[in-house]
Amino acid sequence: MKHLNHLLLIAAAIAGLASCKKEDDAVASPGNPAPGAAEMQLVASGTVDGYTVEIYGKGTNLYTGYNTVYARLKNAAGSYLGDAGLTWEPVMTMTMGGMEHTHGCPWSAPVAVAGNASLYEGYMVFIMASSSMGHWDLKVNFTIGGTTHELHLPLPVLDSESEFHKVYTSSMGSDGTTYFLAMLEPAAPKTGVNDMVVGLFRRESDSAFPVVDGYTIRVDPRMPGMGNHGAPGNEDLVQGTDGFYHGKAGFSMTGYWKVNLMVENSAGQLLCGNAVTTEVAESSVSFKVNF
Ligand SMILES: [Cu+2]
Repeated sequence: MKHLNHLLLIAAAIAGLASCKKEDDAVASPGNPAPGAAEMQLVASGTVDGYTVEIYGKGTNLYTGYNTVYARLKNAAGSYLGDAGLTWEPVMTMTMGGMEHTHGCPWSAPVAVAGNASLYEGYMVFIMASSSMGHWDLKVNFTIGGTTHELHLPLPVLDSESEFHKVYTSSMGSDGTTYFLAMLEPAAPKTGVNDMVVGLFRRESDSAFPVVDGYTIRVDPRMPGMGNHGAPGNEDLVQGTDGFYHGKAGFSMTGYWKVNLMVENSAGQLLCGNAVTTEVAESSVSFKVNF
């Protein structure tokens, strides 16, 4: 019942109740040059016990779907600290009918970036946008001198989906499990064969959304505006050593493509989505690109 409720909440959120918040502060700290620093933007910060935690995204906003996220920890003197056992956990608090409900999303633990011990990097796959019905907070813990500090940072999350753009989707599998698919690549689709990278996760509980191992994601991009034609070069996605699913998507021309997907388990059993045929124009599970 709780689970059903949650699906209803997800559906309602997808209906488009995204709120908007913008942060334009760039991360330009001369004392702490970071790889890719130019594209890092502050999305949240807060102070506890004299320590400031800064959270950065790869742009001015966080969105539903896959986000690379960075964190830095600063002491009262303004020095950035490494080795502080920093952990994070995104949590959404939703209120409906006066009842409060919390849930998480898929995310990875923050790890120190090579060559910069005071910059932590990980990812978060937000499964709902912030709205009047719910908000995301990032629970951050770190330990200094044997004392653990905790703070909760509000994280505004915008809806990434629009009419011709969709990089995140979820689906109830025929095995009764809810699956979450987030597209990392192609981030900038081009004509020809594109590398495709997708994160595949499942809902184990309200607070556990582990990576799904050993499945296959079948990919069939089509152009709905041009007789639903496809293109050569597609390769089904299989899991790489990084945990993400890797394959190829063929886009033979510019324009709008629906990237139809099917999720199969390691036994080859179809769990989510359906084949595209002359009678069935699309899969129930898909991404959308337009370029
Ligand atoms: Cu939610």
